[in-house]
Amino acid sequence: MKPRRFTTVLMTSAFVAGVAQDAGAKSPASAASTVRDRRPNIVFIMTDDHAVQALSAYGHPVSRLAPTPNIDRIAKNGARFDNSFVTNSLCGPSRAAMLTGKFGHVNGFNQNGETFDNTQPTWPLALKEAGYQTALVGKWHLNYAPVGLKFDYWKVLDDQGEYYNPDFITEAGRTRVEGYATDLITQYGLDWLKTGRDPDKPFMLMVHHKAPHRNWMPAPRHLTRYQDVNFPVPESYFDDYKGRAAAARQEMNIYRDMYEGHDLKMTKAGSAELRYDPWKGAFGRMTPEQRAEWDAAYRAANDRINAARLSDRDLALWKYQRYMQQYLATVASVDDGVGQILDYLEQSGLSDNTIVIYTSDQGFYLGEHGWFDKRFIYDESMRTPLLVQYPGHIKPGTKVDALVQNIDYAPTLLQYAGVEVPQDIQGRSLKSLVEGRPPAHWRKSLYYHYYEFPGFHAVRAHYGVRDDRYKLVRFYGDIDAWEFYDLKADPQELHNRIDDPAYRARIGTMKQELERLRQQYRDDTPRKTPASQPQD
Ligand code: SGN
Ligand code: CA
Repeated sequence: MKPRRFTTVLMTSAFVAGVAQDAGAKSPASAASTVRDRRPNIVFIMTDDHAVQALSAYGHPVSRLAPTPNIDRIAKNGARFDNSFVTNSLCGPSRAAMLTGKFGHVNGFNQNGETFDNTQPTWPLALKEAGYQTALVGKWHLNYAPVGLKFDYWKVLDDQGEYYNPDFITEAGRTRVEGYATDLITQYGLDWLKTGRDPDKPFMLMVHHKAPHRNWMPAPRHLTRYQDVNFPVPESYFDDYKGRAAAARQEMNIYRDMYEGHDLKMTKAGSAELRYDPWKGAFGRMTPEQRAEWDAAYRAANDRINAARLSDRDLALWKYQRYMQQYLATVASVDDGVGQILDYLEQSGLSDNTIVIYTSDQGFYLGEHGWFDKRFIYDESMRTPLLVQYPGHIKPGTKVDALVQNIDYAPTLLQYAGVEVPQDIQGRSLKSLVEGRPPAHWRKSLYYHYYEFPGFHAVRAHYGVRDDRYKLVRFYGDIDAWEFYDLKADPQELHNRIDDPAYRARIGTMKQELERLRQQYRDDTPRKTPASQPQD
């Protein structure tokens, strides 16, 4: 069945009555009219792989050493969601779920590299058809370009994008632009806000950063920002993966699987030449000046490590620090950019009538279990930041505990824009939750399904259920392994209790809940383990 388009409702008096809230003296929108569309503007800012541990509004010890004061402004001005999760912790599937409000098995996008069906209903297209001006700048990563969504303006990174001198794709083709990706994306967003749009229409701008995605290359101004900071090492850094068959088989270990040159920026002794760097493109595209500044910033620290003759364990700990220093330095540029956008909205008078959302396509491991990357249903990667401000509608400092998921973004934004939410959307609007009027019946559990195996980092396919205390998951493919966690007793998910008699009844209830969710969300994708494979 071809999915039907989102339909627009209430396009008349409710939204056009009265003087526009953003028609202040300094507003670029002020001159043309006094009576016009009052639907809220939307600025949707999404980063790639930004863990809540690295966003200081969430208060994690790591983030206290590398704060994000500008992103935190959104939480102060509005709401922080404390239990915000994704349906599948991977870039493309998360983006597709956000755009459609549907799980990957319904919207057709379950793994990176698949092609998103651009003709299906999405909330940006629905807003455009409802009269919004729409724009997208930055990472798209769902196929080449966001053509079917009919953005008034778009300028996207090519696939994953690069940090230095990235290629951007527009309707006119591909161009390499000198500069730093995060700063360029912020700039394109601001340019469009200032001069690119029709000021008499409500607008929706998506700012999609590459940062802090691998290979974590900071901007020149932040190269040494955290070089001397020692970040707290997670207790589970040297995890033995006991009782967790899939965790034991992954390939996303900081001390074993990171590339010393490409990822950790280690150089050969006495030289600026990188150690193992299988993808030369990231550094190869720097200008000689950029490269010279980079080399100068890393030389002393790299000389020290080359001279140190560390034990394997100390080298593993050093790699953690180097990883964190860089990851967090790429976040610093995002924070700068968010500050510029918020400043502009405030100074132009647009802020009062603009919803600002900050999120990421998923969480990330910052050394927990010894890992980088994501994919697993475990909390660090299933969780994703979600902050929302909307002055006058969301009280400053609001905290939302309810279980929410990235399929909820589409219905929320459709509702705020006054566009009817189609029946077949699988998420639920967060509007009343975030405005302090929790609905009588909210979901009690979340469904998750990760598919990409075999694939990068060797994380086995799995599906599971998480409620506010327990998590049940089944890994399948070349293994068949169930896991069960009591998140209250074991928040780090180190002790698989699947065979613990004390939890037998609870595991039974969770298995029923998992099947109920599979039916509710209509997930009948195959989940097979060949009979010949080990049943861990
Ligand atoms: C790249 C990364 C991987 C990462 C995937 C998916 N390698 O392939 O580490 O898991 O992207 O990330 S890299 O060195 O080429 O960056 S996602 O966010 O796009 O799903
Ligand atoms: Ca990602």
